[in-house]
Amino acid sequence: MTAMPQSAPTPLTLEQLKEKARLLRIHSMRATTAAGSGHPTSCLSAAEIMAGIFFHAMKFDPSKPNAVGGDRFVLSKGHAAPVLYAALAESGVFPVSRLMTLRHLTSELEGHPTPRIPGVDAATGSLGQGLSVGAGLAIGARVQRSPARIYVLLGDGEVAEGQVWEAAAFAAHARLGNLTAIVDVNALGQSGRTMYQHRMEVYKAKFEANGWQAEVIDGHDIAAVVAALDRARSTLARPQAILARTLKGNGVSFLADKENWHGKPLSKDDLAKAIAELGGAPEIEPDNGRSYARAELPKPPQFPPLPATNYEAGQMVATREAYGTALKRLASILPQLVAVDGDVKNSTFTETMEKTAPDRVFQSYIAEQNMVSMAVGMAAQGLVPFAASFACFLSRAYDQVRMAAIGRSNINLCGSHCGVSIGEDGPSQMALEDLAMFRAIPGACVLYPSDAVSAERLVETMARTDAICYMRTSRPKTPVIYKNQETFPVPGFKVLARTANDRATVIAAGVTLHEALKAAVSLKAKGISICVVDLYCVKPIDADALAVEIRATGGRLVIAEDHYAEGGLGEAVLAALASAGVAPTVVKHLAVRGVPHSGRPDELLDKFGISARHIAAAVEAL
Ligand SMILES: Cc1ncc(C[n+]2csc(CCOP(=O)(O)OP(=O)(O)O)c2C)c(N)n1
Repeated sequence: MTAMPQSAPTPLTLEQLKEKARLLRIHSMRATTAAGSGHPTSCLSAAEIMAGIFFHAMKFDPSKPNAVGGDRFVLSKGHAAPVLYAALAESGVFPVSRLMTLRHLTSELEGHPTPRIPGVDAATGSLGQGLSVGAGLAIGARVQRSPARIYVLLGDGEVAEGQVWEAAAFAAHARLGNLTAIVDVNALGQSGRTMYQHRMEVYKAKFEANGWQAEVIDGHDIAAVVAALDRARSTLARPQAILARTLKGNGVSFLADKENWHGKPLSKDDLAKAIAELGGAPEIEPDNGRSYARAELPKPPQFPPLPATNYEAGQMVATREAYGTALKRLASILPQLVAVDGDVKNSTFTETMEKTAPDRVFQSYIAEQNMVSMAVGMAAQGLVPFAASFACFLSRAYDQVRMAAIGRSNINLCGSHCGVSIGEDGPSQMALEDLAMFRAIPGACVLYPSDAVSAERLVETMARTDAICYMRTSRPKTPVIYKNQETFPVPGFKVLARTANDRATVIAAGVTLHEALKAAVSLKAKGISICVVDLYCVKPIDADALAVEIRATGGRLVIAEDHYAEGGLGEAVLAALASAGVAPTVVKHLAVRGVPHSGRPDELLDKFGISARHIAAAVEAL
């Protein structure tokens, strides 16, 4: 990839940088007072740090602040958004007048940053995630052969989050010399003092123990900030932490280091006093209402279709295996494809891609939160990330998925080992709530293939889809049921068995689809036919098309799923039918109810009521 030219702007003098810091303080207080809410004191402690980062260290084109090749900044302490917006405005990304629209319904400048704002790459505001996003951006820069550096600003209260240390360990292990973390150690959190307050040596020891270069500075001494940023830039072998000792509310005497000011804007009178103390403020033109929201967020690249798969009908292949094969095949035609693993690559089959594209598979180790947020950073560098773990462990990264959705990120996630069908390992390894979890993510695409052909095709669809995509894969091998040329539109489903007088429509996916097909055979022996539907796309659902199938069997419906009853296939189908204005006449919903147990997969499917025997009985009972 070509890098953006790193044009060197004329460096600002220390006096000019001090003036920038003064303006950042004033803008932050004015904007929050105008909004009637926000976190001005969290901005004030970071004023010199932000001036140093934006007006001394960073090299980026203000007309394209998210370009691959330009330096990037992540505000991990997202509640200090006004100081970021002020820095972007002072950099010329949008006019200073725009700051006064902070938090308005019609303004792109929301209470916490989102990528709709030029210069922002990920939504932040749920503390603890920004360093992982920064690590993903740094990896992305490396893959794109870009010389860009990534700066991440964290709060000291924030670094109590475990994910920060997942990211710190990863960044040092991956030798991310292009990553600089700055911690604004103002010793105050939201409700009181932070754990270590101003014990700077504790933060230094923690970063150093993780393999970082770390130094402590006075975060209000602009010369010290600039010197530290310069030293960071000249360190190439490992990431650098600048631990800046600051005071919350610094610059305004009645705010500095005072408790009970977190998240409170100044009154108009207090604002006037603060501005006077800071030496007065420039007039700001009224904003003309023009939005500076980014017209386009990163989209998946276009690429030619993968050749058809090469399976034999009836061949036994687990969908998780097909996931790995599809990644490997995609990697050969899509240079932007990257994969992240949480030390389960031999279970999820990410290792299949690693065998042919080792430089594009990244080991996040057993740190799923870091894995998901890193994928967000990678996507923001124009890559197509696929992160995979056991589906049950993605639940511990759910907040990271939620934030990815707020950031309209295009990450792809795969959860293997879903349901009771994993068998002997028992309930701690079984995902039985993942469909509910991912269905609740706005705009997400949720896929649940039943055989290798559909799994491979759907992985390709994920890489093309401009949304968060989740694929649920299964542990047991299942027979290939589709022809290699079959296509799997999204939304969509397949009708596998259909006669003119079917007793019911049976909807299933994954292992229960194969149980439904077995039930169809046993019912046929009794003279009963059923319509079997493979709902490989759980979200979105083509409700009108599905309603046609259900009407054709007199509204008699059986749904069988290897998932808890709440939020899975059953509720997805019923919600879709309701949206199409169709009410089934009678529904039998077979799902896992109660905490499962270790056992053989076939025993468990039967014990929890989702085996072929139960499906057949449900049909007969209709
Ligand atoms: C995960 C998470 N937990 C809690 C909060 C609520 N919250 C917002 S700001 C804040 C205090 C942050 O303190 P610090 O990181 O020291 O930043 P400061 O504002 O002091 O610079 C808290 C608890 C949050 N946004 N995210």
